[in-house]
Amino acid sequence: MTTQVPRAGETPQLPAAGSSTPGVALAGARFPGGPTLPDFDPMSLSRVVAQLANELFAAPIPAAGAPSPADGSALAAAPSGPSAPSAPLPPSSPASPAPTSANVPVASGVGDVDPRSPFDAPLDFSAITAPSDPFAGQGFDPALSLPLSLLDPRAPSPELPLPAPQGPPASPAVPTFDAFEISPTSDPSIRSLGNAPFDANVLKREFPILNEPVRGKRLVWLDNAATTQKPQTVIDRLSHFYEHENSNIHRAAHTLAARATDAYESARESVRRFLNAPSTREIVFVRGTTEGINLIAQSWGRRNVGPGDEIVISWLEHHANIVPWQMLCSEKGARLRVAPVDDRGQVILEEYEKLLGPKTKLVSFTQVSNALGTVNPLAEVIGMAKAHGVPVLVDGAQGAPHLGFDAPASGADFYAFSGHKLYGPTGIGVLWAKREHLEAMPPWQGGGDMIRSVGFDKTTFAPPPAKFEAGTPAIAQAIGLGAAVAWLQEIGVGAAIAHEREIVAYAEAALREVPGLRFVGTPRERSGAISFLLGDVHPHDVATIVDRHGVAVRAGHHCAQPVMKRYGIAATVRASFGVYSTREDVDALVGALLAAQEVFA
Ligand code: C6P
Repeated sequence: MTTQVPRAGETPQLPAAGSSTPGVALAGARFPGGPTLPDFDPMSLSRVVAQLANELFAAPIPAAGAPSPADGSALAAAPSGPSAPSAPLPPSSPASPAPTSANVPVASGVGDVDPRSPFDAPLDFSAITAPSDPFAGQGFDPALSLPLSLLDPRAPSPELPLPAPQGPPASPAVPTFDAFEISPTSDPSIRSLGNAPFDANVLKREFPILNEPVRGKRLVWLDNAATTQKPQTVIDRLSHFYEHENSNIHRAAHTLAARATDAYESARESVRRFLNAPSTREIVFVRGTTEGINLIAQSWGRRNVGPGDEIVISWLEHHANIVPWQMLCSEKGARLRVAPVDDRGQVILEEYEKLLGPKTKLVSFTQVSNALGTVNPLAEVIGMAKAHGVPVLVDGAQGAPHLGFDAPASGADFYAFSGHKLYGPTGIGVLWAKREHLEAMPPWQGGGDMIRSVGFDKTTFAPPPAKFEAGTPAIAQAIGLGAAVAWLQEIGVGAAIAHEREIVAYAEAALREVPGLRFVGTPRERSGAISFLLGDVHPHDVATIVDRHGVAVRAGHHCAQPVMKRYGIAATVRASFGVYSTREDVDALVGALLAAQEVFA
């Protein structure tokens, strides 16, 4: 019997990629430290398990009362089902060597057993591949998705009628606002799905929850900065995972482990593409933006920040980009410096530049303010930091969904965003970091899957990104996020940006006409969110009344208490937008605000 138990760090002997089910081959490639039986190599074991599965799947189901074939002919005669294409290995994965006579003995046909070993039979895996897997390699075909009328843009809504693309506003009592200006865009990345023009009313129908009646009205979701709703394709992707792929990843040789691992790593590749990052090794899955920033503070920060050093942030930051640095500074005796903002809610760049100096160890800025909607001038912010040789972290929680991010072109070192704000599931986010940082950084959590070898005297760590993904990750959520970013790219990030810019400009013009409404923050460049006060009515009361009209907005400090303090207030009402936001949604908000005013008059 051949014994080919790979030692830690060794590449197992594999059949050539594509010569068998992607599952089994890739699973073996990914678990050099995985469980083995003493005398069998893991690939032989996985082959025999797959062989058994083949036999089970390929055997025709006998008709009631029919004699069962006792001669094994069912296996040889079974038609092969369609093979799902193999999800590509991430570029960094070890290449699979072609089979050689040393590791794959040749037998005469399907079902033949080599007398030397019961584990060496050549296999036909086609019958155990999920039939017509609509998600293989993330290439989701909408034609294969659920036959819900919701997904058919031409189908009428079964419950609440959605506005026709060019139809009248939802509330005829509320004026519409055509007298607004938006700056034309020449973004070359603008493209539309299947050459159809971008139409948020059509897009809305891909989001089942947007058909949800709330207080007898069609839901108007204007709390996208808190979280976005999920398109059917993401919901389907999660269901598909739990129905066909659910397994832990990177750990086992069985088929589902391989499917789940392939799907998880494909999601990493989708995110890499979304950020234009050079390698999937630079993409670390985390729980969200908060965890991504904490990871940098605890790993990079603890190693690189010392007594007397300085970290520079701005007054616009979310608590997630303040508190981790405060914790680090108090532990290390370092100092947090804060760049001020002007009355419009924009960072004062000259003041920011003055904060940079030899003590500065890191600059950490948000791409877009969640509280005010300010778009930070990142090119200038990063350029100034780089002139001082200072690395930059960008909080992309609000930027990624509305503006996208080209990681290498930005000049930044670290970027964090949350999946749930980008039409993906909760509990998953991304930390992108330049490879040289990730390689130099120590792990911040220890456990399974992040190690190369463990002994009581010494543990060595896996290379990034595994080094930073200790324990069982949020597998389904990561796969759902992969589907979300692929979906957004299919729509066209540029088209989404242009649409949201138009809606935000329309909303600004519309809200300006509401008597007694005062904007909090009037930045030159705004994305995603508008904060305001309505007379002296408490923002929570405004949000409560507006909710009675089916309109969801957030009221509060938006986890950005310092910037609220900057304006001498405790809270605002915030309307925030997404790809499916329409002028009718804005009109519904305006109508609800007018109604709120009557209540409090
Ligand atoms: N802002 C909002 O309603 P998490 O919670 O990790 O997904 O994201 C944190 C975070 C970090 N930075 C910015 C700029 C953010 O907007 C957020 C989340 C939500 O505005 C919840 S407070």
